[in-house]
Amino acid sequence: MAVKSNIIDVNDLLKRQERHTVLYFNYDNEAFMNTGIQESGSTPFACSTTTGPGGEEIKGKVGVKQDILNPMAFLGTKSSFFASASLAYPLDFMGKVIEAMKTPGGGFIQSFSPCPRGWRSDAHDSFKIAKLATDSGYYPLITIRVKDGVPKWSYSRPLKFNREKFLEFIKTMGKYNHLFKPKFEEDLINELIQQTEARLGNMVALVDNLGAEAPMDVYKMNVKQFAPQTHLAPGYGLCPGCGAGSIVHLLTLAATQVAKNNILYVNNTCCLEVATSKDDLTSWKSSWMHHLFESGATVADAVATTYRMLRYKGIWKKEIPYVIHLAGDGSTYDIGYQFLKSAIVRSSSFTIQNRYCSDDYCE
Ligand SMILES: Cc1ncc(C[n+]2csc(CCOP(=O)(O)OP(=O)(O)O)c2C)c(N)n1
Ligand SMILES: [Mg+2]
Repeated sequence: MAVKSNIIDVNDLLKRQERHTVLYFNYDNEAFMNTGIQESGSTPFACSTTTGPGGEEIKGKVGVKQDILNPMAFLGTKSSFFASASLAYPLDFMGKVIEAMKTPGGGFIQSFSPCPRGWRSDAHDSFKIAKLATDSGYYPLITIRVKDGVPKWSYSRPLKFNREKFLEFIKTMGKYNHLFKPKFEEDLINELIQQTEARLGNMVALVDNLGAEAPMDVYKMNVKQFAPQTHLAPGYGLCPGCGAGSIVHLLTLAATQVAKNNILYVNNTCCLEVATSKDDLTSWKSSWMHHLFESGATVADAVATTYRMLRYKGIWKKEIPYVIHLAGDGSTYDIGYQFLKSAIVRSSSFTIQNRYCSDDYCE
């Protein structure tokens, strides 16, 4: 049966009057990198980190790479946009950011983010690694649009596991060297493949059973018509080849189209936060604040809600700002998870159900 494509014209999205409350954004480099490459809930099985180094005795992580994106769809929210994205598919990435910011409620987007330093890969291979991650079936690109508690799954690249591409993918990164040398660790590689196929299989089942009528998303846009991004200056201290660098440029370019300069970023502690705020210098041209693992998502939600309340009371007379929360996988999966989960639920229900936060008062 031919799959139906859902062609989404980005110009139509930009014309929408509706707006989000907060977009929670996670760049996922699969470990706590800023503090020395420690294992996180996103670190995959058998992957080497400094807390589970791959060698003779220890063979990397004992455990699983968690899937936190799909479960969010079952939180029962009134209106939400959830998606995974990749810098290897930039139009899809930017389309998702723009749609999230034009969907009422809270959005959560997670992007695969190569880390040459922590993964022991070549800096110039980051794009290739990101593309292999998606094309092998390891990092599927999916979207879940929730309306009145009902989630609908879709995807933007085929959901198929490709063993050859997967082996090429893991061979490009030193963090898996111990699976190939001194001997080929067949059992461990098979376990890693089994876990990857199981995660992917769950998503295929969700699309098959709870999928949108046209489950293949294609964003249509003319990037040449985009205004230049005005949120982040080019100078910062990220490592060469860092995925977060490409990601933050795609994110801010897409966000500029929606918000112009009426935006506020809240950044949890992580490489991106440290690298864009050295001493008393900042790379951010827009409003930006650093917050803790535990408090970033809560603060982002609180700021967005406060502006809406002040607008309703007539105290804030201008347009309310768009809010984006930025976080690494450590503060998303582990230390900040409880707070992120609650903030998403509030942004996607309280703000929609509370008439004092209504979009009617926003313009
Ligand atoms: C509660 C708490 N524990 C530990 C730290 C120390 N810390 C700062 S950044 C960081 C690593 C963050 O990892 P991640 O969120 O994945 O971002 P990345 O550094 O990988 O970009 C840690 C552990 C902290 N800031 N707060
Ligand atoms: Mg990380």
